[in-house]
Amino acid sequence: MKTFTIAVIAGDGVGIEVIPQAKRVLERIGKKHDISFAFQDFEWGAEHFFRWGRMMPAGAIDLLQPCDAILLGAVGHPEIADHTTLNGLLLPIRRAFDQYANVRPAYLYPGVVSPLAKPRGGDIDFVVVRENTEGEYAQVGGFVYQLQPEEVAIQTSVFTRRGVERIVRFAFELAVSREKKKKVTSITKSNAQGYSMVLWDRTFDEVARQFPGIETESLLVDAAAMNFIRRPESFDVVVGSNLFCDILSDISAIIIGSMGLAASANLDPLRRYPSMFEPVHGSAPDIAGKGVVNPLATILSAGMMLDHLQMGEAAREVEAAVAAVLAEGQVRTPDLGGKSSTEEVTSAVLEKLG
Ligand code: GGG
Repeated sequence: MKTFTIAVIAGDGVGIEVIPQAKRVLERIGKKHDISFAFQDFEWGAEHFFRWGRMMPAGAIDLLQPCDAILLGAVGHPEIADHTTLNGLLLPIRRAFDQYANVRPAYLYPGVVSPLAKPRGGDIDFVVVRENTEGEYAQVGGFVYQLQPEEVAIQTSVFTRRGVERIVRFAFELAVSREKKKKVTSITKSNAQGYSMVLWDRTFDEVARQFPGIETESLLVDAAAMNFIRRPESFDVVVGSNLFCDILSDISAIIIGSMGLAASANLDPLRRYPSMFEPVHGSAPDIAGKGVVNPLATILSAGMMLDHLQMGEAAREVEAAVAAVLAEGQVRTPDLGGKSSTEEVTSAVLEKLG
């Protein structure tokens, strides 16, 4: 029997509803594959903030460090500023554990309707690889004359050659491992941002030369946004900065049918620290507590976690079970046009797992 310790942070809003569903699936797949999960639940997030004035305790990183992986629901609360929730929980974890690769697959499952007219199931199949520890999210800057009429805010992006090189290399290695197109698209805005993005372009070209079998493409982020809509089937692996790929991966989530299907992994590819798995969606206060949030993004993220834990067969079974439920089209939450509840969708996945 293989045992994994999983730190679980359900967080806020719908996070509290989707995480128990992912646990149900992990427990079922664990039984089938002789894997045991020791879940350690951490009740951090907005409620913790209301009580203690911070999103997670001072020693949070030390508590997470011994775990094999982290499963996260969502962070965000209408009564707390978004920069407080994000900088108080999600971003410090990504940085502390050097989870420099944020991997966000975009796959249009057969049976799911894209809001785009053309694509059918399987036509959209690419992965957004987002640099996850620096760039526009570096939190370097400050205020001058704060809250005065002459207030100035400075927010500096940080692009290091090491940071760019390692994420671009990760993208190429991912393209090598994928079955289909073998292509990496680099996203910048180097016509307007003549330092950081020029460093990115140069580094991309250098790394690309080491992967002669992989087709390459470089797009400005505005053109990429357009082409995600116009020709989504042309992409394989897309790599870009923290902010650009955060935005682009919302487009990729919606063209595969719903934000409720978009899974993600925050990886430390060197496996020095625990990696973290989370749905791309946030806390969705508009639907929280109604029992209708789509659990599949979190279940697919748990599948990515299994893959990272080198439980490949179990991971593939989870994805196949989700794909089967979507292909049948009977049990769906409202974001996919259905009337089923969160729990009913998970039960349908469990049924497929047998
Ligand atoms: N699933 C975690 C969550 O709540 N994400 C919402 C969010 O705002 N994420 C910001 C980011 O990924 O940069």
